[in-house]
Amino acid sequence: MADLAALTAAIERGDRAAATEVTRQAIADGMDPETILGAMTSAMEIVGGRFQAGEIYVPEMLISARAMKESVAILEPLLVDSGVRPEFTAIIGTVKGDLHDIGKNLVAMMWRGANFEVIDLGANVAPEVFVAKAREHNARLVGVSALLTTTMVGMKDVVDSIRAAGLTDVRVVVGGAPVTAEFAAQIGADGYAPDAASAVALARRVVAAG
Ligand code: B1M
Repeated sequence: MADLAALTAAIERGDRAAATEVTRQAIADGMDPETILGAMTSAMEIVGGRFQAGEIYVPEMLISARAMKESVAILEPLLVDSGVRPEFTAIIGTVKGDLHDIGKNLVAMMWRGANFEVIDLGANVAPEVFVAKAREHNARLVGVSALLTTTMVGMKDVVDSIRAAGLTDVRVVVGGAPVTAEFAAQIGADGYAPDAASAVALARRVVAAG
């Protein structure tokens, strides 16, 4: 059986070869994809703690993030159900000024798995781009992610821009480590999810609500 502690350790030290190898092994062993993903996200928690403690710097965080991304990419087909007609189109991106995209990518993956068509705008996305893409793709949902206390305030600009553009059918949901339900309500978003799994139920709920 693949050693998931070794997967966590490999991502923590940014060892892409080892991380992807253990991921492949875990899949081959038939391990639960969400358990495998949990071992990966634990690594990022450890990395964040070490950064905060001043033990590592941005380059180390970056190589861990790269190892995580490559490992997640291997896992993605198992988490995403290829399929039938999408329920609706969702736009997703990380707010302007913010380069963190791992959590956003997980939400996009879960949404695809839930059979939504997902247009992923990447990171550092300006409010006007969210508006233009929502209009272009006739989207019902816009998801905005933020990982920094300094950038999360920019989520309000996305909400305001969507409303100002008259996109009355579009619901805006937000998430990311520093974001809370209270903050989401305060900026006028339609909803907040604390993690990628609950972002699926949230998306369905806000779209169904009208
Ligand atoms: Co940055 N970083 N980082 N970083 N980084 C954090 C966020 C930090 C908490 C680290 C720390 O101090 N402990 C800190 C933020 C402090 C704060 O504002 N409160 C921080 C900082 C300070 C910075 C820089 C400013 C560092 C510097 O340059 N001095 C800089 C900013 C650059 C910028 O964005 N402009 C920076 C840079 C980077 C890297 C580029 C090196 C790299 C990102 C690489 C990448 O994403 N491609 C990086 C990383 C990797 C991290 C940590 C270590 C890991 C983030 C992560 O991927 N977590 C992070 C510390 C930490 O979080 N432990 C840290 C795993 C991911 C699965 O979780 O993104 O929370 P998360 O997503 C979750 C939920 O939040 C939720 O679902 C996801 C899965 O369940 N969710 C949503 C997310 N989006 C959602 C959207 C939804 C719903 C749910 O609906 C739409």
